Amino acid sequence: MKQILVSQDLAINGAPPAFDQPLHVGGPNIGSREAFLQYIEEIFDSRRLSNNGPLVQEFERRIAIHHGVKHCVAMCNGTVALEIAIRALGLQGEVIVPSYTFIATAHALYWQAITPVFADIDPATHNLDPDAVRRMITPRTTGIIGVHLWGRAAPIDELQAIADEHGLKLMFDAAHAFGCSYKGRMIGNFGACEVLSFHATKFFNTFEGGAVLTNDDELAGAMRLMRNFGFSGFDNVIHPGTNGKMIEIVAAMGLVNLDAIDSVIEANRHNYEVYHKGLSGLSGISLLQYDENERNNYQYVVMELGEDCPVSRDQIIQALHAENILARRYFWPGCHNMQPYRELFPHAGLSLPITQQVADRVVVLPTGTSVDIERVSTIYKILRVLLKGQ
Ligand code: T4K
Repeated sequence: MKQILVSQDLAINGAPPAFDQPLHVGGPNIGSREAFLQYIEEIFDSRRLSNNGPLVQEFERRIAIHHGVKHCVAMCNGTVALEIAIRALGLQGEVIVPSYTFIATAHALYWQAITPVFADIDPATHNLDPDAVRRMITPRTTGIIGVHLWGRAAPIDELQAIADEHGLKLMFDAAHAFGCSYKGRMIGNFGACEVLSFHATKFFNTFEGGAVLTNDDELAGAMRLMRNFGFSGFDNVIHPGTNGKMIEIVAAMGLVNLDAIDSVIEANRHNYEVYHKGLSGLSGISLLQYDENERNNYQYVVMELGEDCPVSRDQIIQALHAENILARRYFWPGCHNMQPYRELFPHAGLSLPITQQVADRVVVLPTGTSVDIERVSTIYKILRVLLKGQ
């Protein structure tokens, strides 16, 4: 690994890149290969590939136990899980969501002819600001989707109070919050339901996958029907539906990765602490903190630039990419600045000043089991030299 002491050591100044291979935000965390291959043998032997097979059922049982929730309804990905949850809840008209999220949160509504109404966020948490949510309520509003961004819980109690006061449905996009808690209670237990993503880049992955967690028996039953074309037994369709099923090989990956989550948390937490220590004392930047009183998965190392940062966000991204460190600008430029929302709501930015500010200032750094402490140390040394301009 190259020495990084002065600015001449940086790739943007002509030095060779720090890494031969790209370092990603979201490199997959993968459990035991042997155990996975063993499952594949079982799947082939049994010839049960899909349609609520034994591995999917076992997976759902274990995910529900892990989150202390009554039902886990496994799906083919987080986006379809969102869509099915939205439909099962009967949302329509307008639904309030943050703009500062992955585009799937908004698309899951728009795809079903529901208008996503973007509310601003709290600059300290990057999650929905309850006062901003109140301002966006109209007679057409039927619900609120909170997002637990970076795995840190949205202001659940405040959002529930608003929902109760106005007769709105509340659900959560918990794509980042696998295994996290709010006031000591596991995510999965709040609102009408909460949606997980098991995409390859997530803390916990099943290649692709997702699930809805809920304590509501009726809602769970409706979603189970909807993910399988509405079938109840052979030849008997009793509900409108789609194909949102998880398949056996995907559940196998989930079972294997479930056994590895403690080591993934440990690796993430260690990386986060090394980044924290390594970047401490630098003016102009701060690292997003996790509340140590809660359960966290530490999946995102989020650096935010202050007004006094001597280097622009895009210069930092450019310098890191030159070193083969593929840091990301999640979730720039905000959903409201992407199509079709940019055209539909050209003035949305006026009510989203904090979203615009935060989206322009965030850099997400590589972590996970594919990034070890030595690599993290190289990354923070590069950032120190870059920000101090030595
Ligand atoms: N709600 C929220 C709040 C979400 O964040 C997401 C997904 C969803 C809903 C929807 O859930 P899913 O339908 O996806 O289950 C990535 C993911 O594609 C997306 O799932 C995720 N959020 C989002 C935060 O990140 P991109 O556009 O950054 O993906 P991509 O392909 O650039 O991947 C990031 C990096 O990870 C790559 O540079 C390389 C590395 N990578 C990626 C994959 C897929 C690997 O090393 N191996 C891989 O297999 O969106």
